[in-house]
Amino acid sequence: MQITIALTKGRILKETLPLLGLAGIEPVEDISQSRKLLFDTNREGVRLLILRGSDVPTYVQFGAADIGVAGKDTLLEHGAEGLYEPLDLGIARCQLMTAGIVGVLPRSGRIRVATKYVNIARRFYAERGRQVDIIKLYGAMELAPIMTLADEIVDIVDTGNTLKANGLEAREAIADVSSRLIVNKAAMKMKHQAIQQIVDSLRQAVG
Ligand code: PRT
Ligand code: MG
Repeated sequence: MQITIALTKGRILKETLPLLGLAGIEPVEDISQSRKLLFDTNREGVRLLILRGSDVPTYVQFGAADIGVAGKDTLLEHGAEGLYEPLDLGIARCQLMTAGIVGVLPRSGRIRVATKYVNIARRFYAERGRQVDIIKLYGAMELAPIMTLADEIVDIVDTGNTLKANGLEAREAIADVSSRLIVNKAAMKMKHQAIQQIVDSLRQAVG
């Protein structure tokens, strides 16, 4: 039987590999030294797929991967239908927040919000009955208020240094973020034993 695990490249991958190692799963070659995106492991039938974070829920949802590791921010944005989320890995912790220019009071009435998390932002402001125009950006959200593109941004905050360096301050907390293990619902039935074993050993590794 083949088990495919989709991993999020970047900072999440760096923190995921040690956990997988503790769970007894190691890639047979150094992922950071390779341009490949699909890796065999020391475990017969277990392979690792290295993806952009926002593609991980999609691969797992459609069963192209059985298991995945993705940030809660990515899962909230994606919607995560057809997925189980059995385990919080407790890695790559941060917060999703709104932010604006230091000292500038949030305007009443309709505001512009720039973010790459358009679904999360739309839901957050709608739940509070606030009128917003959402502007989709792909990076450097911090620039948007300074350049008067937007009144607020919705972005990831960890230490707060990035906001501070750009004259911004956090306003409201939207969600606590960490990386989660996700599992395709059909695979959880069809390959129950193999998947449950991996979930259990990762749970032990997380401690
Ligand atoms: O490149 P791509 O668009 O795919 O994403 P990315 O470059 O943001 O990926 P990467 O490798 O940075 O990892 C993103 C995932 O890591 C997110 O989905 C979160 O689940 C998680 N994570 C944890 C973070 C942070 N901490 C984090 N600090 N993702 C991003 N940041 C960035 C944030 O965007 C901001 O620019 O770091 C800055 C804020 O950090 P502080 O410490 O200055 O507040
Ligand atoms: Mg990055």
